[in-house]
Amino acid sequence: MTTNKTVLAWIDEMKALVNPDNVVFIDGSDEQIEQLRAEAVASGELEKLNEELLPDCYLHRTKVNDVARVEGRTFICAREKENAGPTNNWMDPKEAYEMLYGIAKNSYKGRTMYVIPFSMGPIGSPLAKIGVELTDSIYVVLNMVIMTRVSNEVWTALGDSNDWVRGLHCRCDIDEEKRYICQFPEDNTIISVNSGYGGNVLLGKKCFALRIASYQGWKEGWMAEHMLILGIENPKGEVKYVAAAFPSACGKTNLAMMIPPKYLRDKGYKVWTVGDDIAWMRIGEDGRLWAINPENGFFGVAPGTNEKSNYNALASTKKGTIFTNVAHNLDNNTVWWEGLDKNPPENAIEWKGNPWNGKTSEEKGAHPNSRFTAPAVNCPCISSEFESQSGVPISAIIFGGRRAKTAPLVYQSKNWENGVFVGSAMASETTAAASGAVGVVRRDPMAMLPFCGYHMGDYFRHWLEMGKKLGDKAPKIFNVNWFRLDDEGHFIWPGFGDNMRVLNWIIDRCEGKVDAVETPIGFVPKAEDIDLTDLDFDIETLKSILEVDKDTWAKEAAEIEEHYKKFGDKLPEELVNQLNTLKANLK
Ligand code: OXD
Ligand code: MN
Repeated sequence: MTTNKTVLAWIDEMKALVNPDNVVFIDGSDEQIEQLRAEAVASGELEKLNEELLPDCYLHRTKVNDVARVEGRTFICAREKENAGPTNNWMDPKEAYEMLYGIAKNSYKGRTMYVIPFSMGPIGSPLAKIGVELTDSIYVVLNMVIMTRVSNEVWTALGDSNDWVRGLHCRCDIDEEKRYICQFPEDNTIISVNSGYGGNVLLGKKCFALRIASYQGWKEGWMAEHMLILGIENPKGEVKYVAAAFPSACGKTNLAMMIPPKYLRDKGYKVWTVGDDIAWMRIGEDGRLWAINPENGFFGVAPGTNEKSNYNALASTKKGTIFTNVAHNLDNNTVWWEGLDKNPPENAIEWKGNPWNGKTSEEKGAHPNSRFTAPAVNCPCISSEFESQSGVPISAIIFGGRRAKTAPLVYQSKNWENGVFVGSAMASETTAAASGAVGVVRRDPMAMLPFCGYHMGDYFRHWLEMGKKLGDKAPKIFNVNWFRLDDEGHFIWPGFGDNMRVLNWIIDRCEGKVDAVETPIGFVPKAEDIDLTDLDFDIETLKSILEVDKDTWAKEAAEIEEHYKKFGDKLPEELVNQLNTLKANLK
């Protein structure tokens, strides 16, 4: 427990508001967790799965109206509308508190208030931050215990400080008309009502570690980014770290846990996972950029995860995992989802809770956004630096998206400022692209569109300022595109583990070991510098996906100009200059 006056006063205030029957402080101990699991099983909130095949694993179903993050009902409640910027929904904080307190009032009646002290990042790390979440859901408690560091040590690390984030979650009636996910960056506060779905209620994740933390990073001179972090070990045993941002559905978790192809494994290359979703980065005493993964687990999309697509993610789900909205295989009391294997269960319950025969039913067994909440320690390739207090030094930042034609397999930006331009123009095409038609382009700067807690023009400015501080110690910035399509709509590049061949080029560039070809958009590899050994892929095809077509890029530049208009006066002039230089280079 704690004697921190700011914490105790806030808990009292919230208690008076939501009016719980009792209050339980979570300490994360095994006894307490076991007791809460048993309670949740007794109430039907969780189902216990096969203890031999999936030890300490549980299944949960959300309400059918509550299966994903709700961007339309997510608000940044800054005092000035201008400070939320053109890409966020905004609500006046006074009005928001009044409305939310109205909804929350007495909503814990007949329920228990759980007080969860949690650390984002290793407890006590100078890069970590502390939060307290109040919830009336055991499911939330058990997920938070996996996804963050929860223990009494968090209170000790906090001491008397007022530097902590307040998170209030109220399930209420899961009424979608009254569902709100509100961030108050100026107050370090999050209020989430009428949802029980992960991304809306595990307040450490998107709400704190990205929306609130991006604002804190801006004010305090560090960065909170929607990035995976991975370590690449070479045959000499040297490990270099990269951070990478991709919009959803571009395989972030797969890249974070990839297995290099056999040829490179035999040579001694290895990949180590530090994080799959979020990176907090600060300039270290040595002037380099150091990163931690603030999370302690993976909240991954289940469908499509299998031994081949992501062996390490699947292995991570084999113990101590909570599955949400997947199918329940009644024959052996395990779980199943589309893409797990080619053998769907016949005797099962689908994600909505109805009997389901996977062999004959037209319906899906698992919701497309069904999830596993798995402890990071389960991951076979978890980095030895995962618990490091100082984090890992970042050599390269990689942006990417799903583009059928435009972007080459990989290119390096000309410098940091040019890299910020590349990130600010990041885009992905809707999966219509997969069937051959060029899909609809959605611009998603740095993959932060739904997660930036302040004006994106200020966010770009902050990136530029960080680059100035980092100077020649700044990570090099790259862009990748695994998703180029041929004229029949097939992916050209094999992807998955073979992406390691591209990562090796990126590391070689960071170390000045390899030349490149300068193009109007940046530096592209010479085809012979991407190692294709043991891969059935000819160099002419590789050349075709390294090409930068001037006409396509002239169209792209025009679209970026359109995209930039939304940021108004806050768009940094440096980025306008970058765009103008690109246009001139394409002439
Ligand atoms: C996620 C997301 O769940 O980005 O990580 O939507
Ligand atoms: Mn994410």
